[in-house]
Amino acid sequence: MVNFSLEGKVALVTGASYGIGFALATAFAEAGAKIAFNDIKQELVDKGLASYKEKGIDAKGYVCDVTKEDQVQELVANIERDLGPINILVNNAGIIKRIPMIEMKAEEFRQVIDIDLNGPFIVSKAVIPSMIKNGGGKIINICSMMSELGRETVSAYAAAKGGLKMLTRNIASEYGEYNIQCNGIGPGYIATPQTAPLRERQPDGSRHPFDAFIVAKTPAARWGKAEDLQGPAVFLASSASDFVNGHILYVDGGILAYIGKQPQ
Ligand code: NAP
Ligand code: GCO
Repeated sequence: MVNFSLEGKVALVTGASYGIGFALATAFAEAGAKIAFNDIKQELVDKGLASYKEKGIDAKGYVCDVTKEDQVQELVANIERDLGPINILVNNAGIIKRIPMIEMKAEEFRQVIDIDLNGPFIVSKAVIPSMIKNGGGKIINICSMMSELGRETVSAYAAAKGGLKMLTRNIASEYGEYNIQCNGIGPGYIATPQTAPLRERQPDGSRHPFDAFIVAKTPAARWGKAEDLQGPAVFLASSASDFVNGHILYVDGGILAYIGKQPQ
């Protein structure tokens, strides 16, 4: 029988106090996994813990910046102590800066690369040895439409998410023989705090032009919800996907398949 159960597994989802990470961790818990998450501030960890509790989930939350190797090593050691070795890692923590490239400071570019690309490298590096020791594991990197497409103002983010796609393929290539599957999820445009500025109402009450643009670009004719990513994530975290490796699963309502609306 196909097995989507995560019973007995320990999952770390980074940056999962709210947004996409929270939705994925919730789905993992419903499939039977024990949940650990981190965020950079204690108040966000506390907010996350309250949200998990509200859903009846006994998650463990930790303060940890994914760009700091010493903090990440400590995080992984604490999770092993509290819950056991990590079987499933989701590299979800991420930021975006929307600044035209020629106005962007090198420091701002570096910060996006640091969190969105170096972060997944650092956290993956910290969990892979115990995955090897324990006979395997699952790593899911949260990629983006910008792993494939560019647009104005998101040069650093696109560079990071394009890089994350290739880090995904490289982890699959390098550690596949140890029964480690590393895949990506490429969400389309999902309604979360990260994309709120693109959906804000205009002063005259009309829709943000970007909001209408995305709905027109998406065959599903709507923004995604974080919940739309839950099924694909459970699949990639479960033994149902044991021969799927180095793949990016785009969950985008069809954006990447579509050339766009023909002119009226
Ligand atoms: P979000 O609402 O902004 O949540 C991102 C989370 O990551 C926040 O909890 C944030 O904490 C945390 N974080 C940021 N920097 C961190 C660091 N250095 N260490 C640890 N945690 C950190 O974003 P989201 O929309 O849920 O996105 C989650 C992931 O999906 C990101 O990688 C994003 O790029 C990707 N994604 C989003 C969309 C979308 O349309 N929303 C589409 C494709 C991909 P703070 O609140 O403290 O910053
Ligand atoms: C943007 C958006 C996107 C999405 C997402 C798309 O400004 O274009 O924030 O980058 O967040 O990553 O998949």
